[in-house]
Amino acid sequence: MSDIQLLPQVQAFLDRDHGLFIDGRHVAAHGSEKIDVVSPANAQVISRVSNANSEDIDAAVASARQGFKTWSQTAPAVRSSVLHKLADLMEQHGEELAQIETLQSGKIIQISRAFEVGMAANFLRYFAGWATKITGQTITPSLPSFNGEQYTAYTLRQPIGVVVGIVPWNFSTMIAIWKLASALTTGCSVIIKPSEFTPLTILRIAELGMQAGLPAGALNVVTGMGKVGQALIEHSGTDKVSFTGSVPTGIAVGKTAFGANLTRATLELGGKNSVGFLADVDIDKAVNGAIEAGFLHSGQICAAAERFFAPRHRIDELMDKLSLRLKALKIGSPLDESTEFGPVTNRVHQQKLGAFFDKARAEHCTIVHGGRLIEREGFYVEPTVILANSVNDSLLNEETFGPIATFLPYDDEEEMLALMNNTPYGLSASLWTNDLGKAMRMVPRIEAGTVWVNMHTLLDPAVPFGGIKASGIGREFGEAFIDDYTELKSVMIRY
Ligand code: TXE
Repeated sequence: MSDIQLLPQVQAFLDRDHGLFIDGRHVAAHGSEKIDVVSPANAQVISRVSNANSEDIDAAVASARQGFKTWSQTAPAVRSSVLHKLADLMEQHGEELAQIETLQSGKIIQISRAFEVGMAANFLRYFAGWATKITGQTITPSLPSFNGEQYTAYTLRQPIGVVVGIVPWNFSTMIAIWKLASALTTGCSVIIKPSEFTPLTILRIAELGMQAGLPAGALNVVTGMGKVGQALIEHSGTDKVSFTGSVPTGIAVGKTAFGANLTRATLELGGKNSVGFLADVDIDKAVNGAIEAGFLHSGQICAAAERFFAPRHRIDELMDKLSLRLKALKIGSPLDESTEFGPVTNRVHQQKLGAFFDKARAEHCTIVHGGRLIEREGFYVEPTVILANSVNDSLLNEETFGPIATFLPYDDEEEMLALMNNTPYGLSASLWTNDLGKAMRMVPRIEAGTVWVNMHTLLDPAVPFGGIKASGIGREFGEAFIDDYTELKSVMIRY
């Protein structure tokens, strides 16, 4: 097989002189600084975007404040139908968006089509449905009245204002959609700051947003380095930040937000997610589980698993069968439809993964499979299976965010639970067993925001998602996100 043919509109989009998306249109940035967008498949520069400066940030915030005035007064049913229209437009332009996404992120084209377009449109429609269902409560006040007067009270859920959505590079379209859809459905306006590595697709989606009927200023996109994100949070005209990314940056974002007059913050951070294979697990299902949990999109998923605990008497068979499966994966160009395993998203990340392989060797872990960078153009690493010596080994404690599954054997299931919880992080975890009763008793004892049984990594818009411990604050999806994008106002009336 070979690379698919790029659509002419994709090449035309890459060739544009990209500015920022402010006030409902593309505008040139005030400064002249540019950022190269590099293809992970061949290390070539494919496009350039602007690095916004303080004048651009002021302009984006002014636009979003104006957009908030209009959009927050737009009827919920209209908000809902505009977001539905945007989902339809994303699907109509699906191949174009998928190709841009694959070019900038190295994600294999099948994943771009299925997740960055298809799944993102599904999430958008789910959020669109909430616009018409946001309610408060009526409350009968509790205290006795003094002179026979009566009281009644009710609550209102009101949009928080201007939301800054800071997006990482791993799922740059879908995560941007989560943020803009949460903001827009609740009546907030939004400024998206994409990752400097993957800023392109959202610039195109902003245009589709206008076509769908968003008023000017409701959705803005400001490209730039991390400092641009920081300046947006610090700006007195923004009210909330919704951040997805690494733990250290997330903690910095939280500090900045709290220091900026208690700007509200939702932090969805990474971690070091565990898989527990119970003694009775079917080995073939466990191998499929390890692939699903650790290797989808080269492990560059915040909920992906990196720590695998397996019963001592079954671990060799499990790792051997997993290695065979990984050996058979077709590694290649992400634009080739037959490719199963593509590059990682940027050179810095590839080098970071190389350093993890060195660390594993220095700590005398056994490299069961892989463990090297791949010598070819672009940013490729081998899918890797490692056997650690102890729970203290670096590969069982530091987030690699790559296609590296590190295993440790256990002797009894109480020990397995303790090992799974032995981490400062708590985003996700999974248990794999035929004994559902046993799993159900273990679920409440696992320290993670999401626990899966016989599955891993699948996110559904109806199911809340977010971390405990050092993996974040707040929840996306379900009904839970509404609390994070609205303020609760209490109204009390005497009569
Ligand atoms: O992520 P960051 P980076 C991990 C992964 C990766 C490492 C670094 O291990 O190798 O993080 O990747 C913006 N104030 N994950 O640097 O720093 C930044 O511009 C406000 C895990 O890409 O978390 C980008 O838009 N914003 C992860 C976004 O924050 C700031 C997903 C994320 O950047 C900022 C991605 C600041 N001070 C990487 N500094 C996950 N678990 O989901 C940076 N940014």
